Amino acid sequence: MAVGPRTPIELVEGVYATLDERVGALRSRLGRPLTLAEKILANHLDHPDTETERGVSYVDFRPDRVAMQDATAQMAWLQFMTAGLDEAAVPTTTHCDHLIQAKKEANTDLSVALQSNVEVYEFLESVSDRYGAGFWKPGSGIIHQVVLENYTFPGAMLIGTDSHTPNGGGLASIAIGVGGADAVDVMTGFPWNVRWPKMIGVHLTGELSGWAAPKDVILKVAEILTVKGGTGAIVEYFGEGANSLSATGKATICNMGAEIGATTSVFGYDDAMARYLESTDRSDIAAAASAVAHHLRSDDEVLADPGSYYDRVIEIDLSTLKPLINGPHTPDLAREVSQLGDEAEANGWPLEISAALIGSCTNSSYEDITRAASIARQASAAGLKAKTDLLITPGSEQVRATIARDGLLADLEAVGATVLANACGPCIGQWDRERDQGEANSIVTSYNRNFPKRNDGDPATLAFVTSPETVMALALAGRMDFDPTTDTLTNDQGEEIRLEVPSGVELPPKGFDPGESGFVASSGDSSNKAVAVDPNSDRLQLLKPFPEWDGNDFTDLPILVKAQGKFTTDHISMAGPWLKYRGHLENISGNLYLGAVNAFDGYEVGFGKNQLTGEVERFPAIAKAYHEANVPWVVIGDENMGEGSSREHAAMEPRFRGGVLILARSFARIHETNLKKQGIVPATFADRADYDRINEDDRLGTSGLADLAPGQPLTITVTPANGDQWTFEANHTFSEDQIEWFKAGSALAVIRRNTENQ
Ligand code: MIC
Ligand code: SF4
Repeated sequence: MAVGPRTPIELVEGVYATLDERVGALRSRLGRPLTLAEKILANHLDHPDTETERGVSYVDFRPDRVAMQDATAQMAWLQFMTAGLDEAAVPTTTHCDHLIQAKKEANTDLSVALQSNVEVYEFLESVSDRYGAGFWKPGSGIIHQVVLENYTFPGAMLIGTDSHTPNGGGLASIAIGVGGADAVDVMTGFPWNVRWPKMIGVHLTGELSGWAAPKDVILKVAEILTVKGGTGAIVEYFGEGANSLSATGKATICNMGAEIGATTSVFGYDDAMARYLESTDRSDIAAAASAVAHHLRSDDEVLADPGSYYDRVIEIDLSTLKPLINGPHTPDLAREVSQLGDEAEANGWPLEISAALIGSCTNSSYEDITRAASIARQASAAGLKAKTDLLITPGSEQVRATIARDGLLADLEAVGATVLANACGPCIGQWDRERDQGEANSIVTSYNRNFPKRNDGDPATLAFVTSPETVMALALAGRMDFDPTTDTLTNDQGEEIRLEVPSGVELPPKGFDPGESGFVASSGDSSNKAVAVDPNSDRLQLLKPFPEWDGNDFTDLPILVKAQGKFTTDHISMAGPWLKYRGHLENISGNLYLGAVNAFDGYEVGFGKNQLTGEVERFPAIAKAYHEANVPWVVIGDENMGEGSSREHAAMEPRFRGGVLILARSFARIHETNLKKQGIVPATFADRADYDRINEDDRLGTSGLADLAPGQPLTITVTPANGDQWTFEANHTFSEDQIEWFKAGSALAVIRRNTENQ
């Protein structure tokens, strides 16, 4: 199958051809009208008559496409290679965006990346070619923007190995972030399994005005739902307010839905989406979608009476929404920009801004840049410049070329902006910042995440997330206590300048300029080509299958980590400097749990006690010691463990080092699935208080693992140093199939077996 730079209209028509029948069948089976997400899911069911109880049934789907970014694609492709197939079973693309480090400016940084990552880029290009996938070169853009511009379409279902894949919801598609092993299921021709989600409706009324932007909608939703409020749910936006937003504005909202743990987020098909499709040279898809538009939004009865059909409905009046900013350290800590100064002062956060960053997959559309540039132009006219470093990361080469042609980049540069490569850069710690670490400093970004160390690896950096236009205003002020709606800036002549509200242009009036093409098609027959991996490489390592479960209960497990508070994937397997080892399991295991805050007193972050020697060591060193001594171990987490990224390294590293059981108060969806996929048992405390009862030198064990069954809790035995054993119950979410994965050592082992039997 040739994968091109676009989704072909035939694929789209094929998806639309089954809508009537599939949607009708689910509607009559449930005996009620359907929400948009239910329709798209119904149209992608592996078996049309599957049980679909919300929040309960595990269901198999057939997604239309797979997209992978370079930091996760390496491990996914390495797993795919072990399956022994000749071709990816569904259209798949690889995108090079995460490995480019920001230091000077776009061209210099890109040349450096091309050299320093040559081995990985060559591997990804040749493996994509070998297995019939499309390849997007470094510099072509950030995966989600490229997918929005070229691949996703209304009514599509696609999966991507990155948690911000839901960006595609801005084009009425169900786009879900998954771990690499999930992608490998689909690429090897198996269905993709996920729990049929609950449905949260967000009813948008009114219209945005003044400084309020689409970003403020999701900052508000994150404040309401918190970082785990969307877990297990699809968030659907509807109402007249939804229709007033551009497609790229909708994509921003869906993108950052990852921060509330939602399975995905989606808007119904409307005129704004048709306009975006036309503007990105896909009028044929717009026409096809318009012809089935009634299937690409919720049924009228649902829209008229949402309370009866969604599990929860949130009301937001866009007309009253004020510009918000959130952080530091968690994406759900929001307040109005006007209150930031007071809060910063009360908390001792530096008021001076040390850097302002615009862009990322979340907020770098044409409209975003025009709004930020409209502020920059006012500033230039008044003789003002940014009072802090101002960095711009365009989301794609197409956006970059278009904003360059239309003079918008020049507007930004005129106030002192530096344009970085079309890549993730400082959003994922790929930022070589010329400043000493360890000194408290505040940065403002239009990104989506703000966990400690996320941007520059410095725990002392406090990151605040807001809209691009607000970032621009704060950059001009250089301070956090500036409210652009009321305050003024002073120029060199001593004049007081009040910024007018930003004005944006939804789509480029002259059309998009595609810029330099970054797409490389697979060359066709590739069955004889070898994909070389140097056995001495420190960047890539072929995978060996994990051992099968030996059939016995786990006994006497030492606690490697009991983590307190946030235990995101950034705490488990840090990105930034470690991104370079994403294709080398052994080397990347050197970062395992480095960010974990030890719940037992007296340790620095990332340190704990080696139970074999009593020594205080870094967690990855202890994990290695246990591994070498053949001692399996357990890890204990708090709420929403594994929040954040889709990176399956956070599950493969513990598995590789001999972790067998992970207990937490609760898990984020992708991380929990990743653990199960790799053959680890994730379980949650039935009684949350049991978390507190576990002490440092305790040993843990399971009973009845051989009878592991869906819905049946596990019994965990705790043996403290004094021998006074006690037990507690832990719940798990294993389905029958997933129990098979566990027994075989991993989901991939099951696939390999099934592929061999085909
Ligand atoms: C992120 O935003 O954290 C990342 C980097 O894009 C991750 C993927 C990864 O860790 O490679 C994500 O969001 O899934
Ligand atoms: Fe890249 Fe940041 Fe988007 Fe993740 S959130 S895909 S790191 S730009």
